[in-house]
Amino acid sequence: MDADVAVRDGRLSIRWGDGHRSIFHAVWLRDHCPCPACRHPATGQRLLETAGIPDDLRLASARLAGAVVEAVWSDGHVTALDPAWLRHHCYCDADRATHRPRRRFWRAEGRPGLPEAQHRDIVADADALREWLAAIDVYGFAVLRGVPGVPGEVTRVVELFGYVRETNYGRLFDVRSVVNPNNLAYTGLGLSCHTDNPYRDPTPTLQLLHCLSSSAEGGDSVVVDGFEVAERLRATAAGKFDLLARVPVAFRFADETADLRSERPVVTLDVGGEVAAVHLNNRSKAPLRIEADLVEPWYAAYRTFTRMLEDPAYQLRFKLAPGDLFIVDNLRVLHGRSAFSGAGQRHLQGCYADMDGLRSTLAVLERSRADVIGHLFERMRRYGTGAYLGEPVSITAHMLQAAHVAERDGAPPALIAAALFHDVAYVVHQPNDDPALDDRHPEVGARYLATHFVPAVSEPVRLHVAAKRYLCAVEPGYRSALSPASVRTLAVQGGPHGEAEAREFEASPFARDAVRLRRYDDAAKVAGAATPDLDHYRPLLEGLLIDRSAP
Ligand code: NM2
Ligand code: OGA
Ligand code: ZN
Ligand code: ZN
Repeated sequence: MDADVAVRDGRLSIRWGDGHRSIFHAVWLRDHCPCPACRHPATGQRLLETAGIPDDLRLASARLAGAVVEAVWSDGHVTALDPAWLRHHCYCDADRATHRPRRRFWRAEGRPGLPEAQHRDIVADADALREWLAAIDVYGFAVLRGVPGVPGEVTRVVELFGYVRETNYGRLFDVRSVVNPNNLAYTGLGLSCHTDNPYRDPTPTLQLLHCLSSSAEGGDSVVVDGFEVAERLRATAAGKFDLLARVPVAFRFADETADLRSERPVVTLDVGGEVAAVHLNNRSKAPLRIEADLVEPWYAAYRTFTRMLEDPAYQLRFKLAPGDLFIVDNLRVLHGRSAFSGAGQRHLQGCYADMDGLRSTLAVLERSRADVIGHLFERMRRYGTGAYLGEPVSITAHMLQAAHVAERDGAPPALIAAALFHDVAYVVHQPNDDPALDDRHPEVGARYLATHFVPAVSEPVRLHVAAKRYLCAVEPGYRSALSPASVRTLAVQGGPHGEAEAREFEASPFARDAVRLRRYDDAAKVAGAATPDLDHYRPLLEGLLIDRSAP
């Protein structure tokens, strides 16, 4: 790595080869000295007591010495640091802003599918497990299908990535209608959207429910992204949002053998003011003990928020069949069910677990496969070379052409990346001759991309078929210029947009990018056209990854 290293105003100043400047404070740098006296070589843990750093310690000199940045201290200690490590940990405003968490908020609109995986895949294939766990991290929710209908299987799913949290309900609990219930969950009543166990501290951060039988009438499941709805409340009724974030609510669960109580606001904010948790379980609210003047305003806020949570615009609704399981981030995604009754049976098994174990397993799986881009390229080379949907080019040649057209058009990097990956569903989803992909490939591809890349890459991909339907509706002559294969798939994709669909499409923030992507897509079906190789795009793609690297 080429860099200019100097001491300025007592700090380490580095001008990198790309022009970026990093400044590291002396105390910060000394605290991160990796020498064997400061860090235990085998565990990598810090031996240096930060409190023991002398107040008057100064950086005497610094220079680039071979492959390391060498800093010499006023007490004679020497610190050698890897320049790549320093570059990665630069804490300037711009770099801090790009350390984005990867969660994506969602609502029912525009989400035709659920993030889901097959049980047999996640037990056999680390990539499949990683993708399923990443979806839970991103969306706070995922489905698993084909789970063996054996009692206790739900706890074995947890053991694939973490630890079961045993509670007063047991390590495993049966959710069905019983004669003497201690909880409304164990009746046939509907349950409004809630998070589980807010009366417990700490709250379990994951809940899983596995369906063993579902022949009863009703009992549909719903899930809602509480963070999306909370943000919507903040945007439309800031005062109400503040009340829900400030007023502690008492929650309680009591039966013969348990008496659990905890107090917390409905919305918990982190130090940056971002929503960090939602705790809401109407049936377990204990009497509010708050300032008299706040009672009515708080109830008004609570009712607005809970009505929003029941709005179908936000709710994903589905019916669990035997062998289906869903998992929710219990601090973020609320779940509920409709009432059930009648002759049939409804039996779910559930358990709790925690997000720390899930994120840790995910990070380890990602560490061993840090090269997402290499992995995708390999799949494009392996699976993308056959003929594709009756076009005269292979999928991979088609995507390379689209990226090349985008590049020549001066498209921004994210849009070039979107072009390069717009049909990626056909290389990540196997088998790729599944006819359902004609219609679903934008969603499948976008969901995959969203776990690794910024939204400016995944969202135009999500909309690129919608853009075709849009252009067919609004641009005279567009349809007649489409390839025969593209005209054929138009029908399964829903035909040209109607008036309302077109307006809705235009309102989406990535509509313009999606239209540009669509034109690159249409122009990328030339047999034998010369393009750069995949590796040409690697540097550009690296700049668009969501930063997930360990500290
Ligand atoms: N069960 C299903 O948090 C709750 O009280 C919801 C929990 C009884 C373990 C129900
Ligand atoms: C629960 C619950 C939902 C259902 O047990 O916590 O919310 O579908 N059950 O029965
Ligand atoms: Zn040291
Ligand atoms: Zn529940």
